[in-house]
Amino acid sequence: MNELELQQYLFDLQGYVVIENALSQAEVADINRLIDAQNLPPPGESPRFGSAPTIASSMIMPDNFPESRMKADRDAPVGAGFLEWGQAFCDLLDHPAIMPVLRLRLGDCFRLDRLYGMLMRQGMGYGELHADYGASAPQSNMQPGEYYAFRSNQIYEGFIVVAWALTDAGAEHGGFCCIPGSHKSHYRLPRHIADTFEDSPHVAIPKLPAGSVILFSESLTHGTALWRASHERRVLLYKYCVSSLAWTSKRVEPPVSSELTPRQKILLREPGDPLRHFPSLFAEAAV
Ligand SMILES: O=C(O)CCC(=O)C(=O)O
Ligand SMILES: [Fe+2]
Repeated sequence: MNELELQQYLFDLQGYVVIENALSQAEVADINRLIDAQNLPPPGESPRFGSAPTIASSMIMPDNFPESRMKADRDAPVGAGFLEWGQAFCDLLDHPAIMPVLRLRLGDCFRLDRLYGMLMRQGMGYGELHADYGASAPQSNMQPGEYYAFRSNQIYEGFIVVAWALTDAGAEHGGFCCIPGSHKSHYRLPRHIADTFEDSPHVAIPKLPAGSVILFSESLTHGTALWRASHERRVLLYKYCVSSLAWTSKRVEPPVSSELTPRQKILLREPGDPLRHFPSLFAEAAV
């Protein structure tokens, strides 16, 4: 079986793909120990931790922006976020399980735009269904930039979230949820589904055993289903985009506690036109 062909098909079809056993149980335990060592406060209104960059100060806040999300960003540490907590977090930046899949959608030149972790306890929910691009995105009526006016509009596929499950999640446990295939929808999310997403038969909660990783398009309509499990939800989100795009004017800074590889350094570069102002992640010099 050609694994990459299958991943490409599923990603395109569903707007996400799950890779199980991307991390061994020993690797998962190691990262969980590093998180434990941070003695994080219990999750409050927002489940986010270890974010970088902090974006609240550079954000032009729409009137309806949820207060809980603003708060999460205000409280976040500056700089490298959780990349500062150990080499294991940096190793995930360009983990071999994800790079070929990211390359399928983002090409040879992409960057890490932002990252944060999520920690949830039983009974916690978070936010609404949303999509950052596409028909259901808040800014979907914006004029597209000239470069992105192509039919296979890069911006629709230009942002990919890579979320590493550090505890069993999905299905009956809750956590990440989405409407499979919604990244291709031409219509806005019906209000009825938005209002009843926790119980909607149209919303899937993919199974994510600890050590698995999910890659999903930011144009997929997605959200967070109520956390029902008695164990904590722990997930690390790394958000990548084509090199010429940026979500915010701020950047994830390189950590001071770990030495990054040449390829990891490229991932943290300033945005730039692919190949002209931003090097290939797959050239010999990068790997
Ligand atoms: O719960 C999740 O994994 C989804 C989180 C999410 O979509 C977000 O933070 O924007
Ligand atoms: Fe999201």
